[in-house]
Amino acid sequence: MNRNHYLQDKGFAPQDSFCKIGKVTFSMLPLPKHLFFAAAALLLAACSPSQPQEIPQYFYDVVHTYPHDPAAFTEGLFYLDGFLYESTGLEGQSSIRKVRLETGEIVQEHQIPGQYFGEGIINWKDRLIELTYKTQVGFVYDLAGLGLQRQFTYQGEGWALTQDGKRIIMSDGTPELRFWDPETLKELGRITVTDEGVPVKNVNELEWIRGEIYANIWTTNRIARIDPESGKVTGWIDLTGLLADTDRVAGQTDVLNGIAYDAKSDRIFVTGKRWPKLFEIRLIKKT
Ligand SMILES: [Ca+2]
Repeated sequence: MNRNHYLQDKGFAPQDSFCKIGKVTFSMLPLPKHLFFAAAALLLAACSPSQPQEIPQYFYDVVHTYPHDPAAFTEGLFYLDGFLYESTGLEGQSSIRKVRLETGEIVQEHQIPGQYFGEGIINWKDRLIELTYKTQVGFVYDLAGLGLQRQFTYQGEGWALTQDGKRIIMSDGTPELRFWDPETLKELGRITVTDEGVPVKNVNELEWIRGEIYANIWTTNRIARIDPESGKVTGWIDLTGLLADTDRVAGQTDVLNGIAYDAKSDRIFVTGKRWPKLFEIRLIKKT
């Protein structure tokens, strides 16, 4: 009879019962059996892998409702100095516009050649940069007049653009986001957007908001809040019900798309493809 057999015979648990919490090892000997099992239950709970923290969920309050061109198939959106800049898609219908927020009035517009499907836009200094969907051609315009300055090329599909003050951030419909040098428009690196380890597909219109990347996920009512370093989704915003059924036209009204941010006044705007309204929203964390 070795020591363990002796201890078990005397009502004690085996000597090699222990667990590790961090770098600390806890021995559970010697204990009478009834205490051993109570202690084991407690330690089992302590030794179990910690449950992953649930990703915070948000819903919304509508702060203001503004008119939006119900013919605008919104692909890109940002806010600058009192105006929205918007790009619209579809071949033959693509344009970039400068729009007065309060009225929806188009104050400047540039039509895109019919072979291109306009996608994401963003400002950089005195320029406005635009992607196209599958043609792998981008355009650089002067921000003040929306006049074309030059073209550039990139690989893959073009979905959306935003910028963090140092880099341009680009989505292509995959879970990857690309970072570009804003001057050369050359790639600096990528992150993969993941939700609890699972890559998130269809990452669409982007906005840089308070140090995070917001992205609406194509064909859903959800916006992901993304850590720009790791690509991890740090929050989900559910915009279900934002556009009322009574504001929808069958075969016309399309999905949520378009996030803009007024950093000076901390206002978030969202709209959708051929939505008649654009909303300023406030996020509310679900408890
Ligand atoms: Ca945007």
